[in-house]
Amino acid sequence: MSEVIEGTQQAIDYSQRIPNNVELSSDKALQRALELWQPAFLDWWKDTGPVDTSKLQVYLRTAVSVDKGGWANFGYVRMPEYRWGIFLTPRDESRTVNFGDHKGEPAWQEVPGEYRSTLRRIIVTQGDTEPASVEQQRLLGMTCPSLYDLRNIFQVNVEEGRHLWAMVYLLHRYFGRDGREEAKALLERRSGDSNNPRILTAFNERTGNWLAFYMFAFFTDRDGKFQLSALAESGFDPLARTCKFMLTEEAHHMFIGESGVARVLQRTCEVMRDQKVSDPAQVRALGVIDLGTIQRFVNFHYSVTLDLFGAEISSNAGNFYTGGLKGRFEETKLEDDHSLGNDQYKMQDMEDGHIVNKTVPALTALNARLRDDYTREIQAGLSRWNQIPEKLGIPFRVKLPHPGFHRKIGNFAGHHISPDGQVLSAASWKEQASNWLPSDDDHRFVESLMGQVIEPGKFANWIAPPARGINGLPLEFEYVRFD
Ligand code: BYC
Repeated sequence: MSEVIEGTQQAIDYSQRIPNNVELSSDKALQRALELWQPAFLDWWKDTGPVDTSKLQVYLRTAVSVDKGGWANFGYVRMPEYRWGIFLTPRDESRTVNFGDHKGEPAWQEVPGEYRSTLRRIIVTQGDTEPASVEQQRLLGMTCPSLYDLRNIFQVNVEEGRHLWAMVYLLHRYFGRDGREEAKALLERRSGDSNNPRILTAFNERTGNWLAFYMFAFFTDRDGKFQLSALAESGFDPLARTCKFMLTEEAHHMFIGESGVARVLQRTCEVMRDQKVSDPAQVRALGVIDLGTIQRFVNFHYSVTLDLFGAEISSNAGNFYTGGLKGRFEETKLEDDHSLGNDQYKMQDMEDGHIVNKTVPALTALNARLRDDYTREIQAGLSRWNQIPEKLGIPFRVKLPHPGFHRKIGNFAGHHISPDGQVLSAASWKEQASNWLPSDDDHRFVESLMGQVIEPGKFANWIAPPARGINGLPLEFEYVRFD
């Protein structure tokens, strides 16, 4: 991959030190600044990326074009040599700002002065999540359930690294010195560090085992999808174009999460059916993850991910929208005036210690709306999961907890709400918390199952094999080479 791939704007120039399709070589100052950031990125990867992996050869996909059909090239790569680069979808010259006060103006190719600090803040917040997730997952390779899964987590990790590049390009290209300082700081914060943590709470939680990883990829990467979709509507065209390409990569991460949890459920339900057991202790004794534990992980990951949408009522979100900076999910497909000045939105809130239904100005409820769009997709995923116990005759269904359950941000923060939506006293909630959230014992048990399985075609006992391999290859393929 040493030449320019054909096809004008779709092309990615791999002959450059930083692969790109933004004609980086025509802006020498920018190119130099990014070439200075590049070794700092590689140092960060060595320090906090997947441990002990620099010599492994991993069967990875690399973007060769931003064209919808065939952008991926598969081959063995040593991860520090992965070609991280800058890829934006092609510019549509006729694109306009599609919502808010500037609706109808040509989409901005430069940052409007009045929105400079707000846009920078949004881009930094998005950018900060990407390295954070790599840091959260850095030890998981040591306990992978198969080579197939090992390759998948590394694919996710290198692509999150590329998503960091995507935001860093915007910071360097459009925000001058402040942008360069923010890009540097993105490599300095660390997930879970008490002195210099990542910005959003969920990105400081531990991802200590593979069940947590699949849950994270299902629940939290899907927040990524919804936030990126909202930013892909931005009037600031370079942000919209980079988010559009990031979304194509995000889809595979969510697949890994959804199919990962499905395979855990499949294996547990098969063992329960074949061995005729349902008691959690007996299920655990057979070396698979009991269904109650799976439900508690769902409760945890869903609730911490809801916090990532910010407060349900948010003047920030209203201002982002009015300014044309961050739209709604599928903004241009929605049929209304795209200004929301007179619109209302129905949502739940807390009043005098009770959960009440309320109608509020739609402009202030945009975080709640995006969260509701997200929950609809999550619920559809749970319905797919629930076909597994149903088919195997196991009377269990995974359920989403009430949106107020275990919240630290927004209307419900500070209240004690059970998964079925009862408002409780602090004492009563605490007494029952271990039924609802993974306990230390649950973590210990799940972690006791984790052991590195690296024989091609073999899978750990607690997870079913996937339906098919990567890129049409068999499950026995050597997805990671250790030599
Ligand atoms: N933790 O009005 P509010 C992804 C702060 S995931 C800590 O409620 P707003 C990925 C907030 O910053 C997607 N602090 O919220 C997935 C604000 O502080 P300031 C990431 C929080 O601003 C897997 C204050 O509280 N992308 O890509 O309407 C793997 C009041 O804010 C939190 C984005 O998030 C929190 N959870 O919305 C890899 C998109 N929530 O400014 C990657 C960009 C809020 O008053 N970000 N705060 O000091 C945004 O659009 C908004 O910042 C948020 C918050 C939606 C996050």
